[in-house]
Amino acid sequence: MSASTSASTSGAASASAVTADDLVLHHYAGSPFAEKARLMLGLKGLAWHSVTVPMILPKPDVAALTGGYRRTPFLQIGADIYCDTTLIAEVLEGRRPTPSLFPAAVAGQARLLSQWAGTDLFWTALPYAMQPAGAAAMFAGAPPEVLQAFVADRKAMTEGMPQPRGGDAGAALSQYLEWLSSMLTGGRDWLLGHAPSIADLSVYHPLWFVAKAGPLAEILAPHEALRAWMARVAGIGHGERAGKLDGAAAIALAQASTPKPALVEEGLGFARGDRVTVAPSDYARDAVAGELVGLSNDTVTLARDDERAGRVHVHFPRIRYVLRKAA
Ligand SMILES: N[C@@H](CCC(=O)N[C@@H](CS)C(=O)NCC(=O)O)C(=O)O
Repeated sequence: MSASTSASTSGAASASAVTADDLVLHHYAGSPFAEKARLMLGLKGLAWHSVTVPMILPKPDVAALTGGYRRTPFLQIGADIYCDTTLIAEVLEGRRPTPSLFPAAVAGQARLLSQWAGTDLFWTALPYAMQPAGAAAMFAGAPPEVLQAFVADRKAMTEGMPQPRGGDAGAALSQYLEWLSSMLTGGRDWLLGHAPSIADLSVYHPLWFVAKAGPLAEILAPHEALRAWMARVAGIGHGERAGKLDGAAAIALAQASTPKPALVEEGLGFARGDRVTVAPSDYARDAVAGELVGLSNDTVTLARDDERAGRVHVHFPRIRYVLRKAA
């Protein structure tokens, strides 16, 4: 790794140098999963550089780094690209183990609750909040074409994916809010006890989105303990924003860096060097193609040679991702 390599942030909003070992979060302000990642950085008190990515396709600078994975956020460390907040959590935990996102006594529950929050809870909160009154509040002040383009993009992205609508989403969300509130009784400050964990950050971000949904945010009103907990989670903050980069500077950073070595474990049906694709199994199922350089039951890593970014390693979790040999 060329750890001393630095790429200038020329053209970016604030001038600072970024090195191949720095954390670079690619995100946008209104993204709930990005809010989860920002809070992870906050809990750990880490410094990071920020790249704002587009909310909708096309995303050419994102594709140069990820190979076509379009979801938000992703984390860049030099020429290593980590997709999905599940994996980003593990990377940040490795970088700074305390305070832990997975406190030992509740690690299993925290991971499972986090997974539920990122799937069922999120895909209930989102359609609930994006009903017309909520969408109007969130896109207030923007030209109508912006909302139309957003809705069309998300419709294409989630094609074929079952989602509750209207009253069904409201009913399910009401139930979930009650269940979550019941976890905060008896003087508990955090969902799983007396310390925050990944579960708090994962459950928080769909509700953070609901809280922005104008009149629809009223669904949170009866849940006083939950609202107090939301304020506690928000108080964790976002860590230290060390600077801003534009997409070109992030690509230049990857180009000037060397990806970290990875390992393909034996007995998993694949060999190092196999041509493979990886795609999310649920939505935004764009496949990333590359050469297999890392594989375990936790993660899969593809090497790609990109015209602009050079050789990059793109890492994904194994859960909810489909790994296939390329045709
Ligand atoms: N499982 C992914 C989900 C990420 C996700 O769905 N993010 C939303 C934004 S909150 C997204 O990618 N929307 C489409 C986009 O940004 O292009 C994770 O944990 O990172």
